[in-house]
Amino acid sequence: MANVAVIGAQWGDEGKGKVVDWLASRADIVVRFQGGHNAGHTLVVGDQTYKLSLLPSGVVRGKLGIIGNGVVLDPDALLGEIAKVRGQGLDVGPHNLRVADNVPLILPLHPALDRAREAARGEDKIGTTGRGIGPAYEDKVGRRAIRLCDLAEPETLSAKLDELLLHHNSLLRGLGAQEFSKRDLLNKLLALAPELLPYSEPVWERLDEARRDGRRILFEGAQAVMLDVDHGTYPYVTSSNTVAGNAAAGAGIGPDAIGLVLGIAKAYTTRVGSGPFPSELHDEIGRRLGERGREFGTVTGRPRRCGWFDAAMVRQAVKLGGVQGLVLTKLDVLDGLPELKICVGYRVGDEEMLRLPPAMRAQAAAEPVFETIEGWTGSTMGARSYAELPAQAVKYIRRIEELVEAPVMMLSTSPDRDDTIALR
Ligand code: 2SA
Ligand code: MG
Repeated sequence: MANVAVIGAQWGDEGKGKVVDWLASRADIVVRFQGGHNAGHTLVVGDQTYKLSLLPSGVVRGKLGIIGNGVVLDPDALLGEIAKVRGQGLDVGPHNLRVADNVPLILPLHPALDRAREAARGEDKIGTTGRGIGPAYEDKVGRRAIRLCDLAEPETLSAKLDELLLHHNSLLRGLGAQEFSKRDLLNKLLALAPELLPYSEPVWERLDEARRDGRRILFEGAQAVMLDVDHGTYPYVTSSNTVAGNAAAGAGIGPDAIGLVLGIAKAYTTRVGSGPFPSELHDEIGRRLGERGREFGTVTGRPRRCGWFDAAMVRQAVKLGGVQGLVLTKLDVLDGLPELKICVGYRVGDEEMLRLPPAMRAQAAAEPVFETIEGWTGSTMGARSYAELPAQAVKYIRRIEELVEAPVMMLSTSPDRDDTIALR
């Protein structure tokens, strides 16, 4: 089997964690290449539920986990999560978790700035997870970031902190937020160094070696294409590239290492945070989807907005993200609905279009163009073969394939890893 990259094809929470877990049994290494502890991946293994944010999902299966340079790493979040899963009986340590030595760190000033900015935006807030993701990526691109390897050089660290605080304290002051002291930060980082450095290495070398040895690498995306900083519904996006193209850059390997790109999509649509959502439902059906699908943020507990499947958006995500096959999840949430709608395009003013327009006002004004399709009465929950699906559910899947211009390669029919149908 080729090396697979798994990415979200909507606005996140499509069930990537479960799919990665399913694929992890066929892989040797699982790599996170972007995002940070804003991600929330729920894995159900037997009677245990693991909620992972930063750890690559493969750790649950005893695979080697790698946190690539494309991630932004909060040291407290990492150590906290390791302690949490150890408490659940998992063995996680430097022997099976490696972190890129050049990964930029999230420091306490990043969530402080994230939250102060969101508060200042008021009604216009992005609806971030408040984890400091955006400010940490800004520092990386601004060439100010403190990276994991800096913890081994106290003098470098001290000089970099001066530069970082010059920038951040003036911003925090401007927003009326608490400033940070260099001494506190320096002491904190120096205290963390012996705990973190054992995980640090040039992971690109390990990946290169693994590749030459024919070991299989699974690239685990977080968030989703429509939250991509370039291609998503900007500015209502996260601050990293979530498309499969970034799996290579964010891990430190060539793009030819990725043999197959799977896009994960829910059989309907959800979004957490602000921003355009043309097929959103504000009615009883929307509430039912949220309840049946248990649509609450894994990290923040925020209720997710729910709506019909948006085929125009997923089609766009397929093209932009490099998706070769879809994995459709949570079909069972639609069980029993007499009638389903699929968004097949948008109307903006008098114009009909197949893709979301790029500008903010036009995006906000985009009205969905729906197609109606009959629902099914039987249950798809826990189905393990195509033959177990109601005929109308198969029709729904086929219509989605046509509209998004990609095959549905897998179907996930419950949170349980074994309730997965490989279609191709
Ligand atoms: P941020 O914090 O800067 O990345 O937020 C920017 C936007 O990206 C969205 N975002 C997410 N959307 C869905 N799921 C995410 N992870 C958690 C989960 C979210 C949670 O799996 O449930 O628990 O609330 C995630 N992470 C970032 C975010 O909502 C903003 O729209
Ligand atoms: Mg999630």
